[in-house]
Amino acid sequence: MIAEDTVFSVLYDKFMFWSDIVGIITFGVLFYSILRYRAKPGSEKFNPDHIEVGAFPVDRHNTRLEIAFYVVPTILIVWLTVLATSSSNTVWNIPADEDSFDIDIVGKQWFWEFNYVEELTWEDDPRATYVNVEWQDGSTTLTINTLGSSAVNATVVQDGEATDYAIDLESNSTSIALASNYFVYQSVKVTDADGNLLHTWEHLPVGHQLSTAASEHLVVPCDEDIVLTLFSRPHDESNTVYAGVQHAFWLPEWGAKEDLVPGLEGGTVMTFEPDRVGTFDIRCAEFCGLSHSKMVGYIDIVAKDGETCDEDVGIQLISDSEGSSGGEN
Ligand SMILES: [Cu+2]
Repeated sequence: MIAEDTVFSVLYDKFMFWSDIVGIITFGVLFYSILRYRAKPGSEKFNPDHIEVGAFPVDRHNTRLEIAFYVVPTILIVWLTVLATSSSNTVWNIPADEDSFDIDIVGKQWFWEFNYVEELTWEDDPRATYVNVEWQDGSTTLTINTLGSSAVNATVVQDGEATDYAIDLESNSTSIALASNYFVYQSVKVTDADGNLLHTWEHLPVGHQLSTAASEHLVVPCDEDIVLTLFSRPHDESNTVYAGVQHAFWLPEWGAKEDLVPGLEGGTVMTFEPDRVGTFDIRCAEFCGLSHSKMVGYIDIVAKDGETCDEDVGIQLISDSEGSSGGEN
């Protein structure tokens, strides 16, 4: 199920609404005319052995009606075109907003690489997991509050080094003397006695790379304009002859899609704004070779550390004033 408050769902509803109106009128007139103007038994044209194809009633020519045949559909098509065009702003209008979250995406045969040009620190919602991790940049103490949860262990990864720490079950607050460094990758994963993951805190530094080749998900924050700059590169970049192939980065959930063009130094850009946490699909929408169908991945929408995804950013479309239901206009 795609996000119901994206412009594309609204657009779908609007198109369905007008299609229904046109369909009801067109088929209504069609069936009415078939029944009303057919050659009935008893009329002089009624001859079951010889059915004659009808003709446009030239003798009953009606100029105003014929002009309406052209004008009404033209107005309808122009109106639908304006509606559809406005939605492309959502994908291709790069927000001037300084608060946008930028990330570079590289398509290769046949996987995606995600390069962080901005750092991201995020954490699962403590109201849902009953675990809260405090580890600000430069802080010398990592604090894990676990009141109400069944947490027993925390695995801390810092710059590739993983260390396990036991959760203090007496105080439900575990303090670990460990300096935080936001220049390197850091994560805290809290698990219960059975090893089930209860809570994740993660810091992705500038320059960090994730790849679907390693089964990693793209991770981006909610409630921000996500600006993706997309590049297509060959697997072997030392080969100057082969520039790679075209891919298309597609996020079905938000109806957003953009091509990756080999040789295009500045890349291509698309934007979207997720507003709820979850894991959603990434697809390649341009046939790019033998394993194109395997060029899939996942995107995790997360809340930034200390924030939530509660604020519903709703629809960003020309019809903002019409509310979020759509379809009645
Ligand atoms: Cu592909």
